[in-house]
Amino acid sequence: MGGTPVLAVVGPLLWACGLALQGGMLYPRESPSRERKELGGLWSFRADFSDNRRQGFEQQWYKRPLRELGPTLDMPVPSSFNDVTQDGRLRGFIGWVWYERETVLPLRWTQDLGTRVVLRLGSAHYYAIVWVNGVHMAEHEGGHLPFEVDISTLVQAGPLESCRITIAINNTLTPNTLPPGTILYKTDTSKYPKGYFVQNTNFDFFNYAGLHRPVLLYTTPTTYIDDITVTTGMDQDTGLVNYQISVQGSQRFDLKVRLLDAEGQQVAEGTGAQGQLQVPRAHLWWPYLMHSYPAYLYSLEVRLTAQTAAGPVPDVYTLPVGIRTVAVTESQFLINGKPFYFHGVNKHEDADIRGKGFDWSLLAKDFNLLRWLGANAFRTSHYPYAEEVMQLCDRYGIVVIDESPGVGIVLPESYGNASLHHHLEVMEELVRRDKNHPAVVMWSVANEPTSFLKPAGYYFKTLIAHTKALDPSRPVTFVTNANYASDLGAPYVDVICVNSYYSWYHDPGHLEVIPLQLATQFEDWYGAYQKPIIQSEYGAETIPGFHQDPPVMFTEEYQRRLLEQYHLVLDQKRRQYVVGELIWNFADFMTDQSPSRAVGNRKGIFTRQRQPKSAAFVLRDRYWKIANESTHLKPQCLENSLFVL
Ligand code: BDP
Repeated sequence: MGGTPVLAVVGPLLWACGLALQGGMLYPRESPSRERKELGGLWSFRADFSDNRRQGFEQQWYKRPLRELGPTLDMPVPSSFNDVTQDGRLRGFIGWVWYERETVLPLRWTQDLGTRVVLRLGSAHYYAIVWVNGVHMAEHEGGHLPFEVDISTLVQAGPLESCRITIAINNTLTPNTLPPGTILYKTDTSKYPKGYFVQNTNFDFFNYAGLHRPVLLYTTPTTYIDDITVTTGMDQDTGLVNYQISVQGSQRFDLKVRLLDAEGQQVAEGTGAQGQLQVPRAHLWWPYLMHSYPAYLYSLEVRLTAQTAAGPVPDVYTLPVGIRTVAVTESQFLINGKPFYFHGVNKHEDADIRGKGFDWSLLAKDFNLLRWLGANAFRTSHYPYAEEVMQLCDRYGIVVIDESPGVGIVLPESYGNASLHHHLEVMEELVRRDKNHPAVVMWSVANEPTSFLKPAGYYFKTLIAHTKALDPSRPVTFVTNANYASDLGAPYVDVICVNSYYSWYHDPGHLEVIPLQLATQFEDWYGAYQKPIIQSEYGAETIPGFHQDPPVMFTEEYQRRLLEQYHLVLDQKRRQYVVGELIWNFADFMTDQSPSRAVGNRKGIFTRQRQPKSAAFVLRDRYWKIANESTHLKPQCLENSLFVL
C-alpha cells in the first residue's frame, strides 16, 4: 500500500481473474427447500481514522469482536453511514469502515451436512472484504451489485456458538473503478495539514457508502438450482418461454418445470435443463398504461430432485416470468410488436438520512408517485438499483433502462485495459442479476463518457459488443450529451439516448432558444445515425417556494416553462423517430458540495422528501394525455379503457 494509504484498495487479483462469472445470482427466495435469515438492523461500526487507514488490518479487527478493540457505533443496515451521525468527519470519510454483526444460526444449518448456507450482500459500496468468525471468506469490487459466499464448510466444521460477520468496506474511487474518481493529495503545507487528501469525481451525486442493501443468510440443499435464464417470444397468440437451468452440486438429478398463471393454474410443463414451454392464448406482459391488464406475470416453478445415497432430495425455486418481446427499428421501439413511447423519469437511490440505503417505505412511495404521474418508465441513472426495485417494476409494468455505474468516465487512464476489463465484468454481473426481469427492456453501458477521447472508440465498441453477446434479447444504448458533436459510441448502439440542458447550462435564462436548439439536436443525431432517439435527460434546478413571473432561473415557474418548451418539440418529433422522454430528475438528490449546488441537485420535480413542485403537475397532465393517445387496447375494450387521471 506504500505511500497511497487510501488508493490501493483494489488488488490486482480482480484484473487477473478471467471474465465469465462463476455461478448464478438468483434472488434468494423462500421455498419448501430454502430458508432465509435477514441480517438487517443495527450493526457495530467503526471508521478507521488512522493516517494510513490501515489500522484495522494491522490490528486484525476481524479476529475479535470489534467492541473489544475500541469504541464502536450502532450503524443501521441497510443504510449509507454518511448522514446517520452528527460527526462531520464521517459524512465525508474516505477509506475503510468496519461493520460487524453476530448472529446465531439454527442448529439444523450447522449440523445437517446436506444444507448449504450462503451469506449474501445486496450491495456494499465500494470494495468489500468479508470474514466469518475471523476467517477471510470473500472480496468484491463494485458498490451496486450483489455478491455471495458459501459459508457451509466453516459453520459446519464443529460446535458453533455464534457466527460473527465482519465486513470492511472502502469507498475510495480510482481511475479504474466504476464510477471512476481520483484521490488528490494536497501537499502545500502552508494551506493544508500534512497528509491532506480529497476524493475528486466527475459525476453529480454524493458518493454515499456502506451496506446499502439487505444482507442475509439463506440455505439451499447441497445439490441446488444455481441459475435460471428465461427468454420469451410469441408465435401468433402462443407465448414461448425458453428456459435454461444450471444445477450445482451433483450430476445426478432430474428437473421438472411448471408454468403457472396468475391464478396458480398450470398452463405448461417441461422436463430437463433446457426447453421451450408453449402457452396458448398467452397473457402478455404489457407496460403500465399500455393495456388494461398490464404487468401480467406467470410463475416458473423449477423443481430439482437430486439422487443421493440417502434418497431423493428436492430443491424448488419459483421465478416470476413476463412474456413479452422487445425490438427496435430505425425509428421505433417496439414492445410486443407495438410502438412504445417512454414517458418517464431518471431516478437516484437517494433520501434523507439513509443516503443510498434501501428502504421499503421509500420504495412504496416512489412507485406510488410514478403511477400518480402516469410515468411508464425510468432509467436507473447512474448505476444498477436494488433487486427489490426491479421486482416492483415487473409487478407494476414500469419499463426500465438498466444502467451500469459507468458514469463520469472522463480521464484517459479510465480507458485502459484495467478499466475495460472491470467494466465488462460489471456488465456480466448486471446481466446475470437482471436478465429475467421483463421490465428491463434495454441495457445502458454508460452515461456521458468523454467518448471523443481516442481510446474510447475501441472501449465502447468492445463494451457494447460484449453486452449484446451476453444478452442478444435486448437492445443496448449508451447515454450521450448533446454537446458532444461526435460520438464514438453511437455507431454501435441500438437506440441513441441524448441529454441536453438548453436554457440551463447553455444560454441560461433564454427559454426562447429551446425549440430551435432541440429541433436541431434531434435532426442532427437522426441525420447522422438513423436510429430511434430518447431525450434521456432535460431539466432545470428549482428551489420549491421560489416564484417569479416572468420566470427566472431556480423558480418553479422557470422549471415549468422550460419543460413546456421541450414538450413543444418532443410533440413534433415523437411522431417521427423520438421514442421517449425522461425528465431529470424524479426527485432532488444529494451531491458533493459546490458553489453551483444548493444542498444537492434541485432538478427534481419532487423534493427530496417526495413532495411535488409545480412542474410535477405539468408532467402529470402530459404523461396521462400521452398514455390515453397511445393505448393499444383492442377496439372492444376501448370504451372502458381510457385511463383516468
Ligand atoms: C447531466 C448528468 C447528470 C447531472 C445533470 C445535472 O448526466 O448526472 O446530475 O447533468 O447537471 O449531464 O443536473
